Amino acid sequence: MHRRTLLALAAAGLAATSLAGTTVGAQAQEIFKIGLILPMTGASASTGRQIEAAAKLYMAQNGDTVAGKKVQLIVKDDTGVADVTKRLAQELIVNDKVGAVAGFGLTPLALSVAPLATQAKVPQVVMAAATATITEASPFIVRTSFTLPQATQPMAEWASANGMKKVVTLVTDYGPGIDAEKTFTATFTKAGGTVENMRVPLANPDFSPFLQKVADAKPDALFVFVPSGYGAQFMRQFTERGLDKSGIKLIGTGDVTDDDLLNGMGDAALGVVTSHHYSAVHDSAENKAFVAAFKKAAGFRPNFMGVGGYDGMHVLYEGLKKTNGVGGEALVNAIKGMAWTSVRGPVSIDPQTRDIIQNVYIRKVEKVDGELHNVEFATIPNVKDPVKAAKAN
Ligand code: VNL
Repeated sequence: MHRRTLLALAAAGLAATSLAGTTVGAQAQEIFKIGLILPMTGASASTGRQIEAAAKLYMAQNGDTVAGKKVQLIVKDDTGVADVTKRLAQELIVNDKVGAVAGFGLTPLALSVAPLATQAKVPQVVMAAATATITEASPFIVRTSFTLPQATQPMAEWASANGMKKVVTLVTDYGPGIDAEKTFTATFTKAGGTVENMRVPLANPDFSPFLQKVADAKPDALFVFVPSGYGAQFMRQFTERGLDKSGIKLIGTGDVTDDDLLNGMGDAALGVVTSHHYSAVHDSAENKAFVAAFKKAAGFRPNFMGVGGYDGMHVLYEGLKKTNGVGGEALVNAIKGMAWTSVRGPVSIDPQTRDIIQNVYIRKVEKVDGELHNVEFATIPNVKDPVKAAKAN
């Protein structure tokens, strides 16, 4: 064959290849895939169920097209095991070419994906996990849940202001529990109180031996942190040991009186005082509409995990509107500083830390229309994660 023909053929081949490449690229660009990795089975299954329902509700309400792109949600069950979370994230990033990974029910699961998000420059929206340091693990992490120090500090201040002098803390022995313990202890002792610390394992926890020690120590209050999904077992053992009638007040972050489980805990939960960023009976028009729509779509009550999922979808949608559909670092930058009225109240994404700034409410378990609820009675406005706020100063 003539050399020139060969060159022409080669050029045509190249053109065809690049044309095909462009076509494929254009098609891929029209879809923005979100890999939603959640514990759908195992001890934290309620967190997965909540976030999946909320993400789907957000899409049903806001449409599945944003900035000209079709949004596609790919839900994966990591069973609450970090190695699985990491493998799923890898597959979603490399094979499915997702524009964002989201979900992350527990701290170790969120941390396992952080290096991948950094390497692939893919935004990682943490909708649940709440150890303070998580957002420092990758500049591509944005968080729409909360941090334990953020929720705990107001509780320690409230306990001290309400005459408590001696408190025992009982926390699940991993990131968020240790954050809660440290924050409670530092704040409460600074205000003049004394604290004794106890930790219970995350896997198959048995609270009874610790509760016996609490009964013997006779503190004014027991401060508890257990992750969402563990509160019912804790309350059962608390009641079995007779602590509900011991005069020792039960306080904690709102994880223990999680709205998903609370109504099944029985009257022993009445009067428990907790601090948190969301209650299903938060009194706002936005929340009433949200709760009604969520119950109708999912068949159960939303909890704070569901709201983390709902707001996580919000930052992705609004971010994509701002970038005109561009993902990666531009999308993270578009989310920084974003402010809106969430169903939990006014919130914003701290542009420095990529954590959520939000109100923390002090609440008490009461009966509302025959159901147990966390009724908010005090508001601490615009709380930043205190650990990172202290570092910045
Ligand atoms: C975490 C923190 C998980 C708070 C939770 O429930 C929770 C975590 C599953 O960071 O692992 O309520």
